[in-house]
Amino acid sequence: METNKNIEETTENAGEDLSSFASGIKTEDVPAAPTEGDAAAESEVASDFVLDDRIEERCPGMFEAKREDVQYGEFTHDVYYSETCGMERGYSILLPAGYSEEKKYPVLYLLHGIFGDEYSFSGDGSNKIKEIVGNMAADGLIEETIVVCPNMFAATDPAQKPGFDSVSVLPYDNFINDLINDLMPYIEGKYSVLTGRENTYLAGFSMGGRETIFITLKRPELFGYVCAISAAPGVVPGKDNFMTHEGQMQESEMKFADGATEPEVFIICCGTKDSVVGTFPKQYHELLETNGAAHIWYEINGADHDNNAIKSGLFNLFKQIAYDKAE
Ligand code: FER
Repeated sequence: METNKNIEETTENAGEDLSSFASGIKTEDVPAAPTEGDAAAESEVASDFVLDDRIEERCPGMFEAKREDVQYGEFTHDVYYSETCGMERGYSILLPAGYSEEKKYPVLYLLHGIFGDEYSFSGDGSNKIKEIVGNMAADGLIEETIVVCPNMFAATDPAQKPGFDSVSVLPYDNFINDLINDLMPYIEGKYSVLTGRENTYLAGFSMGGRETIFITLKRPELFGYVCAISAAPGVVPGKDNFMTHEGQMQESEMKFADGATEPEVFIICCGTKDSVVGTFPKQYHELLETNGAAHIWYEINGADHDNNAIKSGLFNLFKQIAYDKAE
């Protein structure tokens, strides 16, 4: 899967491996070598990390590496009943090691890409989610945090399948209802979680990034800290190699409602070599800027539609959370 053209061909061949859409193109299981003079290069030295509000293009090695002295959480899987979909649906959940009902934890809802499901992130160790969350908590930068990975394809017909056409993507746009009316109340009832926007985070990759933007603009009062990584087209009308997008909203509507509570942090990011969504994330940034919606935009030099972008987005989201809460 190297080019858009190849991807287009794969979608016509049911049974082909579509997993790189769901959770990013796999990356080497070693931290990316920083280029000379790169700010990230200096932060590779473990003791050097400084908590400021600057974006670091690459997740520093000290946060993605497994450490001997840190206990990491493990993903487990369970189901909830979705009124929105009229059926039971699965989710994966990463509880911190030593999770206890005596404590309360903030929650990150993390949304996968197209053709994915609740196993897309939990099944790919090279996204380093467990390590990034565990290390940053172990270093006292963030609170121990629960990560919930839902199935974002919120279809009401169990036989419906995702695809690159306007009907087949509708269940993804319906996820806002499942998340807010079914999954979040379920998670808040079942686990020992801190509630409220300060303690509720939203992030997503690609199709999950698109829905992250949509949900954030529609319900900004619910999520204090947000990151849309390599967001897929379709928030606004447009056309790419895969399909024509009607748009979830018009360009002029890509903003927060007047007087709305806005997220403390709203990151939009993408790799400069993204072979799947190209410059659509940059277009979102430009529209948000034009329309006066505050956000942070950055590009990950050299990253494709891959785990380097995912690790970067998650690290920077948590770094911004750490900085904000330390203030
Ligand atoms: C599209 C291009 C990319 C699109 C979705 C994607 C629905 C999603 C890619 C991914 O999730 O990896 O035109 O339309």
